[in-house]
Amino acid sequence: MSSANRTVSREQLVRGPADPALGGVSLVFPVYNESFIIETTLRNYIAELGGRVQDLEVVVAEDGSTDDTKGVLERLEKELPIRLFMSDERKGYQRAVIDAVAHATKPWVFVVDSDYQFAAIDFWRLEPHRKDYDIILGMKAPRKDPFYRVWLSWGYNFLLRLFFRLPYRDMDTGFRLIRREALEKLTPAVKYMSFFTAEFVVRAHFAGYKITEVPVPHYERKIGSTTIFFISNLFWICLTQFVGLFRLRKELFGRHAGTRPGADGATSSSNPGGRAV
Ligand SMILES: Nc1nc2c(ncn2[C@@H]2O[C@H](COP(=O)(O)OP(=O)(O)O)[C@@H](O)[C@H]2O)c(=O)[nH]1
Ligand SMILES: [Mg+2]
Repeated sequence: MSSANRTVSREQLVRGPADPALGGVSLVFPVYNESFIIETTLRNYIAELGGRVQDLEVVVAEDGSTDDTKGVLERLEKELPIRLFMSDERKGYQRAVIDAVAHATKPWVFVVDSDYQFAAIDFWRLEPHRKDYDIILGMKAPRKDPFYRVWLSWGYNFLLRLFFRLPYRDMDTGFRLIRREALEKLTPAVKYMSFFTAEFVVRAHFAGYKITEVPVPHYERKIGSTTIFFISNLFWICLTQFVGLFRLRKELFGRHAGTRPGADGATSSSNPGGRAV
């Protein structure tokens, strides 16, 4: 795990080409009420990755938007190389991501929030780590969100580290590159915590997948606001996450009674990223 360095590297980014031997990439966007920014996001990511990632597919998974997002996506579908999936009912972030990654067909899945709080070019900070890791998390460095989000996220990650004895700093990032095989294996089990990534990372760690964190710049939302973390929802979100932490811990430590993370024949806590064999 390489999260010792928590600042964004100033080294000149090498913008591809991605190593074709490591396989193609499915770029997956969950989208809800992003009519003002989704066109910018899609155009920027496709311009940056298209041509530099030899085998690229772009999956756009929208559900339940009440603004013009559906109309914008239908127009873009005629012009851009995207696979568009839309449905009427809002699924919520966890379900939306689970359903979206099920559409991915390439060996690697790059799941990115669609509000452009992460820049397309920073894919190249994650990509070189594919040869050594199964899960590469873009660690927000620093997080550019309202202060209460920064505190909540810090507390949440602190509890995750404490409950599960993990070394990671940003387990709820919206910028992550994941081996599809790990998603296929673990995603069906994700159910306790509302935002997918943290629970997925905990499960992946226990299953022995190799995980690393790479600092990436994070940007304020240019337009619109969070679609999830409204002040009026915070109490319920915190309660749900807290109960989820206990349930996940009970499930994992119950199964691993008397052992340490990854000790199911895969890895020990002295080698927290060790891969199951
Ligand atoms: N498909 C889908 N996407 C969602 C849903 N809720 C949030 N999103 C998307 O998930 C991403 C993260 O949401 P955002 O509001 O930016 O969360 P924040 O950055 O944590 O405040 C954005 O790209 C949203 O458009 C949902 O119910 N369904
Ligand atoms: Mg956001």
